[in-house]
Amino acid sequence: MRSEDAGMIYLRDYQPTPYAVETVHLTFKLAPTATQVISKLKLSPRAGIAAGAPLELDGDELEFVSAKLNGTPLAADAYEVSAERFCLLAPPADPFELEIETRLNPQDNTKLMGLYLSSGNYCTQCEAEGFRRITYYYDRPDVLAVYTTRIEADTAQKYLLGNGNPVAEGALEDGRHYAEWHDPHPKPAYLFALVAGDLEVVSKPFTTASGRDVALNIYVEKGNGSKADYAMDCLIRSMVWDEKVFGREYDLDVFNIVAVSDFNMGAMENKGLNIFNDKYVLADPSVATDADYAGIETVIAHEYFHNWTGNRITCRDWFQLCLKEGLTVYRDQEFSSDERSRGVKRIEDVRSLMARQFPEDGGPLAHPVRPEQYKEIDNFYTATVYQKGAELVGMIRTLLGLEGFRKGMDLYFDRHDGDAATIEDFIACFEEAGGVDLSQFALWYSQSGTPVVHSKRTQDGAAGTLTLHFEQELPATPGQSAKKPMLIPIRFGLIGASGAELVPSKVDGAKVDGDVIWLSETQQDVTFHGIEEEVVTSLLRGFSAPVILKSDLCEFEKLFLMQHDSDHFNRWQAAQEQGTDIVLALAAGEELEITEPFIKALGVVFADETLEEAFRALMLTLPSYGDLQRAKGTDVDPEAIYQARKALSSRIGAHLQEELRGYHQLPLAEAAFDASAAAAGKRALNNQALHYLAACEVGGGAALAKQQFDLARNMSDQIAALRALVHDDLPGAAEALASYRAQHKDTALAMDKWFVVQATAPEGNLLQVLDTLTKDEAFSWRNPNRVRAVVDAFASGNPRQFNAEDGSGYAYLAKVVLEVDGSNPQLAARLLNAFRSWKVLEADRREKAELALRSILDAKQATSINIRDIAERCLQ
Ligand code: B3K
Ligand code: ZN
Repeated sequence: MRSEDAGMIYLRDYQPTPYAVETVHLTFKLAPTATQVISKLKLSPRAGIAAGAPLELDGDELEFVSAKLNGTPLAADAYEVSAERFCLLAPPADPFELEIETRLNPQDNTKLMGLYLSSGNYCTQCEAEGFRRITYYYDRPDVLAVYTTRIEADTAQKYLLGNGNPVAEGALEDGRHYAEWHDPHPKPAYLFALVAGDLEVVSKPFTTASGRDVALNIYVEKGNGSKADYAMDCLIRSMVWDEKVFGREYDLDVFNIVAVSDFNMGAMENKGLNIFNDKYVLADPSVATDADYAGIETVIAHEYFHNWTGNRITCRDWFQLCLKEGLTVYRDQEFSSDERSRGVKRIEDVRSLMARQFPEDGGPLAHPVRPEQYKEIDNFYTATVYQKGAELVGMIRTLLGLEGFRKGMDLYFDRHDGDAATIEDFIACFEEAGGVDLSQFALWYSQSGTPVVHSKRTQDGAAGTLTLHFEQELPATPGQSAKKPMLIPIRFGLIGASGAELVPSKVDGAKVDGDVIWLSETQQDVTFHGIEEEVVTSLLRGFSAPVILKSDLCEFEKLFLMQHDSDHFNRWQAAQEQGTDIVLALAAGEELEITEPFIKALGVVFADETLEEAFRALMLTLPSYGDLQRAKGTDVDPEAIYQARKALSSRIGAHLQEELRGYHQLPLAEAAFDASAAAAGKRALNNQALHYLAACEVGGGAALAKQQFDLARNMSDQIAALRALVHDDLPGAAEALASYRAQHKDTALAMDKWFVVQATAPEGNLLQVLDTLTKDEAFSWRNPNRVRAVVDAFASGNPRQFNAEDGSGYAYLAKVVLEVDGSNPQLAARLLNAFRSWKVLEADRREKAELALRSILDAKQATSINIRDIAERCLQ
């Protein structure tokens, strides 16, 4: 094995294991501080391995008890064991059974990986490398085995759940009971799960297209049963959709979802037993916002869709993570597009990509969608793997067309069902199905960084031609200085002076398929014939590739597209670009008058009742701080950007005050809560109106916000009013905070929103606020949702305060990261990601951010590889 950097794992070093595992039989005797785990593995040497090659299994903080080979205790010299590894030195040449007993302490497992307790309920998290915290095993995705799980526990743990189908249950002595589960589908260890708890269940039957009856169950902590109905509805819709759109049916007799309150991420697709962060299950209008409802729909669908893209076909190694994650995000995005509004959903998805993935791709943490090396795989569950990974699948669909794409997916499912596959396997299916060569396209998986595409028009009226000169710029990223040109699908429209879409008679210079240009060279001229009128180009429609497009459109043309483009995404994008140009100009000292044409155009869109409310609300959303920082690129002064953005918001409120006030309704009229996308869109636009009225001094927004807060009948309206009061520092903010707290103090998920509103407040002495919040009795350093609601909200969602000139925000984050690292390194590393764009800051702040990052590496205490890896890469 080549190893250039200590602890680094390389894709090029991949080797299969010398032994295959056929079956895994696990027995858990659950007890909070001393759980006994007996693992029986049936193993056999793989063809071609050297006879007697050692069997090396992974462990992590394990307490070894004993081991047997074919039923006989192992002699002391037959194996080596530590907390991190078990090695059988000379295994038999024939298939053999290895039995290992370990002892676990779920109660003290604060990393929330492996087996742990959440509110007194046992649960597990094994992806990526948590199974090795339960027993010694080949803890890697390419070792697939059939699992049987026996769980023994106190009867206080009413439900005992495992993967697959239930096969037996019964009483034991001493008030204990047991259950046995068998999963017939071979799976990797990361999909193993177990739950034992005193829970409440909501159930519904489902029959698949081919007639299999499936019992659907959602288990929640006691008292929350009524909040699981929406999640159940989402699950059923997901199952129907996957049958209809991808021809994929469910394959077990039960599908169980368990919601727990202590969870490091959103949810986990364990085979037949999904475990969720309760934030993505529990919905009730008084606790969940419309964004929460949408999030629940997305995550329920996402985990369910993994049953085929992830579980039936898994990854050969963790470098291939995007094979399941990018593809499954693509699938959940498609689902929500079909269930909601496609145009709006596309804007929301791209907005999130730009907010989360673009900064990653443009900074020191940039990595390819399929990374080639890592030190800590947990740090690679990133926006690049997930969201850019989904964009790559979307580009394949754009290049092949819907039919070709579906053919490729069918081939992938047929050919690789039961496999641990690679990106090459995936791409080959589309090459075959579509009869295309995707070798240049495959660069998207290995070249990191966001390509910048420049386009310039030249029109020859006499010849009737329009030539677009394209240039691809591929910025250098860590470990990658020189890059090859990419295959970039550019969906386009040509809008004539009359406003009509022009159709060229012929196109030269690139392959053009319908309205998609296959851009493939560093510099490329594409000529459209039969174009007589002057043209406004609408390029990259629907965001057909994850690139930054720099066109030659002037302000007037962008304002035109903003109001008239038939492509919703490009209308929004034009507004974002205009908004960005204006905020950056204001930050550089321009006068407020430059904002007039833009505000006028916003007013036209706002008043256009032919457009969906959700779309209008997005059109009225200014570019985020992150977008502005990225557009500025270097030497960023966060304070100047904050002030300019605020000035623009206030100006919009003042100029459109009549229209906004005329539109804004107090939430008195609403009868029963309607969770539909259309109703959510209305609330979004209403709250956008409130936001602008509150942002200006003349709109009467302060009184409206107060009234809305008092009269709100759902969380979306309540939290929008509270945010306006607190963030705009309006009279009544403190009372509203107190009243919210009194109303929601016993509902953790609602209290998280109270934390977020305060931790993201741009004004005031925030470090003091953070100190108060973390001492609140609703707060706990041990619960990831609480920590994120305060610390991550501050570090990633409050650019002004986090980037305080004196560096106090950076120092605070570094201190907290070190503290959290002691109990939960995965969570600590996530928080530390807030430094991912530190290099674009102006010199003084840069120096302070660097000091904070160095303090992580120089810490006296023992630190995890998770946080060291992020700090090292940030500093490289
Ligand atoms: N596959 C899990 C993520 C696991 C993260 C491990 N650090 C959830 C998902 O993407 O569906
Ligand atoms: Zn996933």
